[in-house]
Amino acid sequence: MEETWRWFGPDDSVTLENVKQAGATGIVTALDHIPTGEAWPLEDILERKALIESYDLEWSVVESVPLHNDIKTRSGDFERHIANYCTSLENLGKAGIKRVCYNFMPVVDWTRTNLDYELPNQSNALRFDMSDFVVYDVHILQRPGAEESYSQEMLERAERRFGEMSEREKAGLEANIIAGLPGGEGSYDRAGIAEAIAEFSALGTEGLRANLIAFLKDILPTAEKAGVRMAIHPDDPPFSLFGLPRVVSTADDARALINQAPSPSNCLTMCAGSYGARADNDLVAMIREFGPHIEFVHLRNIKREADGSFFESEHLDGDNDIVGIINALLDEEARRRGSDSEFGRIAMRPDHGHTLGDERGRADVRPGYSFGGRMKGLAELRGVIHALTMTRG
Ligand code: DNO
Repeated sequence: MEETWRWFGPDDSVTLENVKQAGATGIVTALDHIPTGEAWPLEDILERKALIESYDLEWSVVESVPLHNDIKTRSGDFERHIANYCTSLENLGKAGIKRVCYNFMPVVDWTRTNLDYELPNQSNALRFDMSDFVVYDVHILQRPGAEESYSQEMLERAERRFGEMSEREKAGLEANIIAGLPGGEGSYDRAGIAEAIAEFSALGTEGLRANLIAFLKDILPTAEKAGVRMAIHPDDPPFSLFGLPRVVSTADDARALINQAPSPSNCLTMCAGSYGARADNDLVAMIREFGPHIEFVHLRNIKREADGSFFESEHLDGDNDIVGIINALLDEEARRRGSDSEFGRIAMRPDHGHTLGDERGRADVRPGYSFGGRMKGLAELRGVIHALTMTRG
């Protein structure tokens, strides 16, 4: 497996030198200075690639080439945005960058309610708390009809919780949910998010899925020609937020998207933390079923609670069977060794990590993306990969 590391570009406080020290060989990054919906110029891609290569690292995966909301709703200026998207893929192909991660989440990219959830050992983790989310949706945002999305019991809990929260806590919760997390797309204010939700709410699940398939059919011929594989990231969390549809949350969703737009470039990102936040997703079975389409893996663990809440646990201690997941990925790599595919090795990155030691409370440390926490995760995962590889002979 290829060990990669998410790097947020030249402004990242975790430097390319640090990545070398952590021992990863591949970089996962994006051109965040290009506004969503515009084409990525070849020059900018080559400049970023040269910088990465000057550290003897490889730009392995683009995460992400984001999709403009107009593409997701298939309205407004979507045709121009799709044409720009194709130009970006052509330019990435020319630069020799072959894997692109993207997502099709409506309105909000990955979402957490708490960015410094304290663990018993005093490190900080990311958490999604269902009752806090309901507090935001029902009492702060006051989305019309929000109550219909939740059970009576959950509404009562949220009401109690809202009554106990200080103004500062409410503002913090709102910022965590709508201001955008590292690498996420879009940052909203309250009026902006209400408007975006209204835009998506008429679509329904099959409408959103149809827009995803239509987008794939528009771009896959270009991706194939450019030699680029499109690895869709699942919904995080993998269930409806703000009453909106989600179409990349389950094995059925992944199967539909692969079957409805057949192409070697139509691929998946196996994000263990996202798919794994649902107890009904069997990740090992999914890797066995979708193996040939998996080009990128986020290895992360979570502990789930009955109401849908979860927090990001130690990489090897949680509800995900990380050893089983890695084993299934190694089986897929072994299968690929029999073919002459240039995609023989699957790119993995340690996804998120706890904030440890003197990185705690530092403003330049991105939630989930501390150096120490990810390095610890990578070291543990590397140990598993190594041990399983050795026992296979
Ligand atoms: C969170 C990430 C997401 C993801 C994008 C993919 O840590 O996994 O930001 O990169 O949603 O498009």
